[in-house]
Amino acid sequence: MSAGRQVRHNGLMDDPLRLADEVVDALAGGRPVVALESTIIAHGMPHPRNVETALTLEAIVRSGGAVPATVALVDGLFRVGLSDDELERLGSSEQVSKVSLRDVGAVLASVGLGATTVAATMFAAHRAGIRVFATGGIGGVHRGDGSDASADLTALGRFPVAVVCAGAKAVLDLPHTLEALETLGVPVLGWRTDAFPEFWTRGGDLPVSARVDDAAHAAGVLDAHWSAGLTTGAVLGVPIPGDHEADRALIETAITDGLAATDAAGITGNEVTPFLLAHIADATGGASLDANVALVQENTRVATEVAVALAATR
Ligand code: PSU
Ligand code: MN
Repeated sequence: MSAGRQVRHNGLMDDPLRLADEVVDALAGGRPVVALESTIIAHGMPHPRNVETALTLEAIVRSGGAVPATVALVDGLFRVGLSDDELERLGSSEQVSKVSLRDVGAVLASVGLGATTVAATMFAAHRAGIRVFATGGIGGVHRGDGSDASADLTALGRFPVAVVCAGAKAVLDLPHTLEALETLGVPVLGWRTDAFPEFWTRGGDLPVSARVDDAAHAAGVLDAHWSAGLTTGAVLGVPIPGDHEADRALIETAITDGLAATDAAGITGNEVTPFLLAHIADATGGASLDANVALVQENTRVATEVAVALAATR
């Protein structure tokens, strides 16, 4: 990887996108790569569980025969593929910005550390030429305030990347989130399920737009979607492994209390999701954190299989 950014003669900076060497090699050889996000590391889980999880996810991708590419903003560069030391830095530093699409320029210019959300990670993956991305859950339309809608939806409508996730958290307004995805033309695929997964639970109330039963099937649908010329992303919803599924009533109570606490503390905007997550982790005595780790590992396994299958179709 080449070192820092150069100032060009016209005063503009060079493209800050930097791919790790092994990511460049894999893409050039048509081998599978799986993108991973960093907000889940910096803002979604406590230290040191976050760094352990990030390293485990990379190991899962490798053992499945693909190359991991964790995305973050580091020292003024938009990085695709991080070292273990950089993962540790992201997971342990106090000052890590949460970077969605609108924040990219400001955080790059500040030369600070930035953890990318689903939206900003999709953008980087698309620019790098990576088709598959694994995470915990996507952002969406918040309950109560329908005008608080995640830029993850915008990115899904714009960048042709498959986001493998446990659906979206029940902290959101899931029916409106699915309506927004439909309006944006984003397929919502269910991994061996007809129901949209609801993160801590397997779901059951809301339908996906199509079911896929294995990685070759998923890759076939994605390849057909993009080969037809559609330019949108896709959601591949993977239900949480059954032995980690949370009790629905318990989660619902924690969410209701969490939303009230969010209001009471005057938390708004992009701080809502991390605040709610921390509250729910506390309220469930850490069970929600264990579930979160388990599901993101499962999503990463599935994403790797799909990336391998997709690379085989090319
Ligand atoms: N869902 C999780 N954990 C997370 C997030 C979502 O289970 O950490 C993060 C993701 O990075 C997602 C972001 O992209 O929250 C959405 O935030 P917002 O609603 O502010 O766009
Ligand atoms: Mn928001």
